[in-house]
Amino acid sequence: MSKARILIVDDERLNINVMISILSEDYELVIAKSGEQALKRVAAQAPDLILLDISMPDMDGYTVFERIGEMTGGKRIPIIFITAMRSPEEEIKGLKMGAVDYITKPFTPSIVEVRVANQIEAKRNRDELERLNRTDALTGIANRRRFDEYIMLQRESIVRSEAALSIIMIDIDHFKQFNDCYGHGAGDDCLKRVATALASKLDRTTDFIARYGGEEFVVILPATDSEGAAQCAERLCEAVAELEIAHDESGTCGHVTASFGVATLLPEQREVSVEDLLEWADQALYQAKTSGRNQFHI
Ligand code: GH3
Ligand code: MG
Ligand code: MG
Ligand code: MG
Repeated sequence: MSKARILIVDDERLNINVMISILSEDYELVIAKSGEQALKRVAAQAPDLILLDISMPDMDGYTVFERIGEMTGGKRIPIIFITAMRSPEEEIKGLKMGAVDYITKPFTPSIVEVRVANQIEAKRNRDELERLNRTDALTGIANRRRFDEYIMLQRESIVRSEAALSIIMIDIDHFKQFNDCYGHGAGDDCLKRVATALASKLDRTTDFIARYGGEEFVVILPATDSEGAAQCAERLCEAVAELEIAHDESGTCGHVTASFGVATLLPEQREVSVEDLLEWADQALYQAKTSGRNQFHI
Protein backbone atom coordinates (compact mmCIF):
# COMPACT_ATOMS: atom_id res chain seq x y z
CA MET A 1 0.00 0.00 0.00
CA SER A 2 1.44 3.39 -0.96
CA LYS A 3 2.07 6.01 1.72
CA ALA A 4 -0.73 8.44 2.42
CA ARG A 5 0.02 12.05 1.48
CA ILE A 6 -0.28 14.77 4.11
CA LEU A 7 -0.19 18.50 3.42
CA ILE A 8 1.28 20.59 6.27
CA VAL A 9 0.29 24.24 6.19
CA ASP A 10 2.12 26.55 8.60
CA ASP A 11 3.83 29.92 8.25
CA GLU A 12 6.59 29.06 10.75
CA ARG A 13 9.54 26.93 9.73
CA LEU A 14 10.06 25.65 13.26
CA ASN A 15 6.52 24.22 13.42
CA ILE A 16 6.94 22.61 10.04
CA ASN A 17 10.21 20.99 11.14
CA VAL A 18 8.54 19.53 14.21
CA MET A 19 5.75 18.00 12.09
CA ILE A 20 8.30 16.63 9.64
CA SER A 21 10.20 14.93 12.45
CA ILE A 22 7.00 13.30 13.72
CA LEU A 23 5.44 12.24 10.42
CA SER A 24 8.06 11.91 7.68
CA GLU A 25 8.76 8.25 8.34
CA ASP A 26 5.18 7.07 7.79
CA TYR A 27 3.79 9.56 5.29
CA GLU A 28 4.61 11.43 2.14
CA LEU A 29 4.69 15.06 3.24
CA VAL A 30 3.88 18.15 1.20
CA ILE A 31 4.64 21.57 2.71
CA ALA A 32 2.95 24.94 2.25
CA LYS A 33 4.05 28.07 4.10
CA SER A 34 1.02 30.20 3.24
CA GLY A 35 -2.65 29.90 2.39
CA GLU A 36 -2.05 30.64 -1.29
CA GLN A 37 0.61 27.93 -1.48
CA ALA A 38 -1.72 25.51 0.29
CA LEU A 39 -4.45 26.00 -2.33
CA LYS A 40 -1.96 25.32 -5.13
CA ARG A 41 -0.70 22.17 -3.41
CA VAL A 42 -4.24 20.89 -2.88
CA ALA A 43 -5.07 21.37 -6.57
CA ALA A 44 -1.85 19.74 -7.78
CA GLN A 45 -1.35 16.91 -5.31
CA ALA A 46 -4.71 15.89 -3.83
CA PRO A 47 -3.55 15.15 -0.27
CA ASP A 48 -5.32 12.57 1.91
CA LEU A 49 -5.18 14.81 4.98
CA ILE A 50 -4.35 18.46 5.68
CA LEU A 51 -2.80 19.80 8.88
CA LEU A 52 -3.74 23.45 8.94
CA ASP A 53 -2.40 26.28 11.08
CA ILE A 54 -4.89 29.07 11.88
CA SER A 55 -2.75 32.18 12.49
CA MET A 56 -0.97 33.01 9.26
CA PRO A 57 -0.22 36.48 7.87
CA ASP A 58 -1.65 36.49 4.34
CA MET A 59 -4.72 34.28 4.67
CA ASP A 60 -5.87 32.73 7.98
CA GLY A 61 -6.60 29.04 8.40
CA TYR A 62 -10.39 29.50 8.49
CA THR A 63 -10.30 31.18 5.08
CA VAL A 64 -7.98 28.51 3.71
CA PHE A 65 -10.41 25.88 5.05
CA GLU A 66 -13.35 27.47 3.22
CA ARG A 67 -11.43 27.95 -0.01
CA ILE A 68 -10.34 24.30 0.00
CA GLY A 69 -13.97 23.27 0.58
CA GLU A 70 -15.05 25.28 -2.48
CA MET A 71 -12.27 23.77 -4.60
CA THR A 72 -12.89 20.15 -3.71
CA GLY A 73 -16.70 20.26 -3.57
CA GLY A 74 -18.24 16.94 -2.60
CA LYS A 75 -14.89 15.17 -2.40
CA ARG A 76 -13.91 16.82 0.81
CA ILE A 77 -10.35 16.34 2.09
CA PRO A 78 -10.17 15.86 5.88
CA ILE A 79 -8.55 18.80 7.67
CA ILE A 80 -7.08 18.96 11.18
CA PHE A 81 -6.47 22.40 12.65
CA ILE A 82 -3.16 22.58 14.52
CA THR A 83 -3.03 25.88 16.29
CA ALA A 84 -1.88 27.94 19.25
CA MET A 85 -5.45 29.25 19.65
CA ARG A 86 -6.47 27.37 22.77
CA SER A 87 -9.85 28.82 23.73
CA PRO A 88 -12.89 26.53 23.68
CA GLU A 89 -14.65 29.07 21.42
CA GLU A 90 -11.94 28.74 18.78
CA GLU A 91 -11.98 24.96 19.02
CA ILE A 92 -15.77 24.86 18.72
CA LYS A 93 -15.61 27.18 15.71
CA GLY A 94 -13.02 24.96 14.00
CA LEU A 95 -14.94 21.75 14.62
CA LYS A 96 -18.26 23.32 13.60
CA MET A 97 -16.72 24.36 10.29
CA GLY A 98 -16.15 20.66 9.66
CA ALA A 99 -12.55 20.06 10.73
CA VAL A 100 -12.13 16.37 11.63
CA ASP A 101 -9.94 17.24 14.64
CA TYR A 102 -8.45 20.20 16.49
CA ILE A 103 -4.99 20.00 18.06
CA THR A 104 -3.55 22.78 20.18
CA LYS A 105 0.11 23.80 20.40
CA PRO A 106 2.24 22.97 22.23
CA PHE A 107 1.34 19.33 21.62
CA THR A 108 2.69 15.93 22.57
CA PRO A 109 4.24 14.42 19.39
CA SER A 110 3.07 10.86 20.06
CA ILE A 111 -0.52 12.07 20.47
CA VAL A 112 -0.38 13.94 17.16
CA GLU A 113 0.97 10.77 15.57
CA VAL A 114 -2.01 8.72 16.78
CA ARG A 115 -4.61 11.33 15.89
CA VAL A 116 -3.17 11.64 12.39
CA ALA A 117 -3.07 7.85 11.99
CA ASN A 118 -6.74 7.61 13.01
CA GLN A 119 -7.79 10.15 10.41
CA ILE A 120 -5.74 8.47 7.68
CA GLU A 121 -7.38 5.14 8.55
CA ALA A 122 -10.85 6.74 8.41
CA LYS A 123 -10.02 8.32 5.04
CA ARG A 124 -8.89 4.95 3.64
CA ASN A 125 -12.13 3.34 4.79
CA ARG A 126 -14.23 6.10 3.23
CA ASP A 127 -12.30 5.86 -0.05
CA GLU A 128 -12.77 2.09 -0.16
CA LEU A 129 -16.51 2.42 0.51
CA GLU A 130 -16.68 5.06 -2.18
CA ARG A 131 -14.95 2.75 -4.63
CA LEU A 132 -17.21 -0.22 -3.81
CA ASN A 133 -20.26 1.98 -4.16
CA ARG A 134 -19.33 2.56 -7.81
CA THR A 135 -18.13 -0.93 -8.71
CA ASP A 136 -20.15 -3.89 -9.96
CA ALA A 137 -19.54 -6.68 -7.45
CA LEU A 138 -19.67 -9.54 -9.97
CA THR A 139 -17.52 -8.23 -12.82
CA GLY A 140 -15.36 -5.61 -11.07
CA ILE A 141 -16.09 -2.96 -13.71
CA ALA A 142 -18.01 0.26 -13.03
CA ASN A 143 -21.66 -0.04 -12.04
CA ARG A 144 -24.73 1.86 -13.17
CA ARG A 145 -24.23 4.61 -10.57
CA ARG A 146 -20.74 5.36 -11.85
CA PHE A 147 -22.06 5.27 -15.40
CA ASP A 148 -24.72 7.87 -14.58
CA GLU A 149 -22.05 10.19 -13.16
CA TYR A 150 -19.62 9.71 -16.03
CA ILE A 151 -22.18 10.18 -18.80
CA MET A 152 -23.44 13.42 -17.19
CA LEU A 153 -19.87 14.75 -16.97
CA GLN A 154 -19.28 13.90 -20.62
CA ARG A 155 -22.62 15.40 -21.66
CA GLU A 156 -21.59 18.66 -20.00
CA SER A 157 -18.06 18.75 -21.37
CA ILE A 158 -19.17 18.22 -24.97
CA VAL A 159 -20.31 21.87 -24.99
CA ARG A 160 -16.74 23.05 -24.29
CA SER A 161 -14.81 20.40 -26.22
CA GLU A 162 -16.82 20.70 -29.46
CA ALA A 163 -16.26 16.98 -30.06
CA ALA A 164 -18.76 14.19 -30.66
CA LEU A 165 -19.70 11.77 -27.88
CA SER A 166 -20.56 8.15 -28.66
CA ILE A 167 -22.02 5.35 -26.61
CA ILE A 168 -22.43 1.63 -27.27
CA MET A 169 -25.16 -0.47 -25.65
CA ILE A 170 -24.26 -4.13 -25.40
CA ASP A 171 -26.54 -7.10 -24.69
CA ILE A 172 -25.48 -10.74 -24.59
CA ASP A 173 -27.42 -12.91 -27.04
CA HIS A 174 -29.77 -15.62 -25.79
CA PHE A 175 -28.36 -15.43 -22.33
CA LYS A 176 -31.48 -16.81 -20.72
CA GLN A 177 -30.89 -20.07 -22.61
CA PHE A 178 -27.25 -20.02 -21.56
CA ASN A 179 -28.30 -19.96 -17.91
CA ASP A 180 -30.92 -22.61 -18.52
CA CYS A 181 -28.37 -24.86 -20.28
CA TYR A 182 -25.26 -24.39 -18.19
CA GLY A 183 -26.51 -23.06 -14.86
CA HIS A 184 -26.44 -19.71 -13.15
CA GLY A 185 -22.86 -20.13 -11.89
CA ALA A 186 -21.60 -20.65 -15.42
CA GLY A 187 -23.71 -17.63 -16.40
CA ASP A 188 -21.93 -15.51 -13.81
CA ASP A 189 -18.52 -16.72 -15.04
CA CYS A 190 -19.53 -15.88 -18.56
CA LEU A 191 -20.51 -12.33 -17.54
CA LYS A 192 -17.12 -11.86 -15.86
CA ARG A 193 -15.21 -13.07 -18.91
CA VAL A 194 -17.26 -10.95 -21.30
CA ALA A 195 -16.77 -7.85 -19.10
CA THR A 196 -13.00 -8.40 -18.97
CA ALA A 197 -12.77 -8.99 -22.71
CA LEU A 198 -14.78 -5.86 -23.51
CA ALA A 199 -12.77 -3.70 -21.09
CA SER A 200 -9.48 -4.90 -22.56
CA LYS A 201 -10.48 -3.65 -26.02
CA LEU A 202 -10.93 0.00 -25.04
CA ASP A 203 -7.79 1.94 -25.76
CA ARG A 204 -8.18 5.56 -24.65
CA THR A 205 -7.92 6.46 -20.98
CA THR A 206 -11.21 8.38 -21.26
CA ASP A 207 -13.07 5.35 -22.70
CA PHE A 208 -15.35 3.85 -20.10
CA ILE A 209 -17.33 0.65 -19.59
CA ALA A 210 -19.99 -0.21 -17.05
CA ARG A 211 -22.37 -3.04 -16.33
CA TYR A 212 -25.70 -1.45 -17.18
CA GLY A 213 -27.98 -4.24 -15.94
CA GLY A 214 -28.16 -8.06 -15.83
CA GLU A 215 -26.41 -9.09 -19.07
CA GLU A 216 -26.14 -5.59 -20.48
CA PHE A 217 -23.08 -3.39 -20.67
CA VAL A 218 -22.56 0.15 -21.85
CA VAL A 219 -19.47 1.84 -23.26
CA ILE A 220 -18.84 5.60 -23.35
CA LEU A 221 -16.45 6.93 -25.99
CA PRO A 222 -15.70 10.63 -25.45
CA ALA A 223 -14.43 12.65 -28.43
CA THR A 224 -15.41 9.85 -30.82
CA ASP A 225 -17.56 10.23 -33.94
CA SER A 226 -19.88 7.53 -35.29
CA GLU A 227 -17.19 6.11 -37.55
CA GLY A 228 -14.80 5.66 -34.65
CA ALA A 229 -17.58 4.21 -32.52
CA ALA A 230 -18.50 1.73 -35.26
CA GLN A 231 -14.89 0.54 -35.44
CA CYS A 232 -14.88 0.11 -31.69
CA ALA A 233 -18.21 -1.79 -31.73
CA GLU A 234 -16.86 -4.16 -34.36
CA ARG A 235 -13.77 -4.83 -32.26
CA LEU A 236 -15.91 -5.48 -29.17
CA CYS A 237 -18.24 -7.77 -31.09
CA GLU A 238 -15.29 -9.86 -32.29
CA ALA A 239 -13.79 -9.91 -28.80
CA VAL A 240 -16.90 -11.56 -27.33
CA ALA A 241 -17.16 -14.17 -30.09
CA GLU A 242 -13.42 -14.89 -29.87
CA LEU A 243 -13.80 -15.95 -26.24
CA GLU A 244 -15.46 -19.03 -27.78
CA ILE A 245 -17.56 -19.73 -24.71
CA ALA A 246 -19.66 -22.73 -25.79
CA HIS A 247 -23.37 -22.01 -26.16
CA ASP A 248 -25.26 -24.73 -28.02
CA GLU A 249 -28.41 -22.68 -28.33
CA SER A 250 -26.79 -19.37 -29.21
CA GLY A 251 -28.65 -19.37 -32.51
CA THR A 252 -25.54 -17.91 -34.13
CA CYS A 253 -22.16 -19.65 -34.08
CA GLY A 254 -22.35 -22.12 -31.20
CA HIS A 255 -20.59 -19.62 -28.97
CA VAL A 256 -21.65 -16.80 -26.70
CA THR A 257 -22.08 -13.62 -28.73
CA ALA A 258 -23.47 -10.17 -28.09
CA SER A 259 -25.35 -7.47 -29.98
CA PHE A 260 -24.35 -3.81 -30.05
CA GLY A 261 -26.20 -0.53 -30.54
CA VAL A 262 -24.16 2.59 -31.31
CA ALA A 263 -25.33 6.18 -30.91
CA THR A 264 -23.45 9.44 -31.40
CA LEU A 265 -24.19 12.90 -30.10
CA LEU A 266 -22.78 15.81 -32.13
CA PRO A 267 -21.65 18.97 -30.34
CA GLU A 268 -24.27 21.10 -32.12
CA GLN A 269 -27.11 18.87 -30.85
CA ARG A 270 -27.49 20.91 -27.69
CA GLU A 271 -31.10 19.95 -27.06
CA VAL A 272 -30.45 16.18 -27.01
CA SER A 273 -30.43 14.70 -23.51
CA VAL A 274 -28.55 11.72 -22.12
CA GLU A 275 -31.89 9.88 -22.05
CA ASP A 276 -32.36 10.56 -25.77
CA LEU A 277 -28.87 9.25 -26.51
CA LEU A 278 -29.53 6.07 -24.53
CA GLU A 279 -32.83 5.67 -26.37
CA TRP A 280 -31.04 5.92 -29.74
CA ALA A 281 -28.51 3.31 -28.68
CA ASP A 282 -31.33 1.05 -27.49
CA GLN A 283 -33.08 1.33 -30.86
CA ALA A 284 -29.83 0.50 -32.68
CA LEU A 285 -29.35 -2.47 -30.37
CA TYR A 286 -32.87 -3.64 -31.16
CA GLN A 287 -31.98 -3.46 -34.87
CA ALA A 288 -28.89 -5.59 -34.24
CA LYS A 289 -31.03 -8.15 -32.38
CA THR A 290 -33.71 -8.38 -35.05
CA SER A 291 -31.11 -8.52 -37.85
CA GLY A 292 -29.67 -11.77 -36.47
CA ARG A 293 -27.56 -10.82 -33.40
CA ASN A 294 -23.72 -11.05 -33.09
CA GLN A 295 -23.42 -7.65 -34.82
CA PHE A 296 -23.61 -3.92 -34.27
CA HIS A 297 -25.99 -1.31 -35.59
CA ILE A 298 -25.87 2.49 -35.70
P1 GH3 B 1 -31.60 -11.70 -26.27
O1 GH3 B 1 -30.66 -12.34 -27.24
O2 GH3 B 1 -32.84 -11.23 -26.95
O3 GH3 B 1 -30.95 -10.62 -25.49
O4 GH3 B 1 -32.06 -12.84 -25.25
P2 GH3 B 1 -31.68 -13.01 -23.74
O5 GH3 B 1 -32.07 -14.36 -23.31
O6 GH3 B 1 -30.27 -12.65 -23.51
O7 GH3 B 1 -32.55 -11.86 -23.10
P3 GH3 B 1 -33.41 -11.79 -21.81
O8 GH3 B 1 -33.42 -10.33 -21.45
O9 GH3 B 1 -34.72 -12.44 -22.03
O10 GH3 B 1 -32.64 -12.58 -20.68
C1 GH3 B 1 -31.57 -12.06 -20.01
C2 GH3 B 1 -31.14 -13.12 -19.05
O11 GH3 B 1 -29.91 -12.74 -18.39
C3 GH3 B 1 -32.12 -13.34 -17.95
C4 GH3 B 1 -31.30 -13.67 -16.75
O12 GH3 B 1 -31.47 -15.01 -16.39
C5 GH3 B 1 -29.87 -13.46 -17.19
N1 GH3 B 1 -29.12 -12.70 -16.20
C6 GH3 B 1 -29.28 -11.40 -15.87
N2 GH3 B 1 -28.40 -11.06 -14.90
C7 GH3 B 1 -27.68 -12.16 -14.60
C8 GH3 B 1 -26.62 -12.44 -13.67
O13 GH3 B 1 -26.17 -11.60 -12.90
N3 GH3 B 1 -26.13 -13.70 -13.66
C9 GH3 B 1 -26.60 -14.65 -14.51
N4 GH3 B 1 -26.05 -15.85 -14.45
N5 GH3 B 1 -27.59 -14.42 -15.37
C10 GH3 B 1 -28.12 -13.19 -15.43
MG1 MG C 1 1.03 30.45 12.37
MG1 MG D 1 -31.15 -7.98 -21.96
MG1 MG E 1 -29.68 -10.65 -23.89
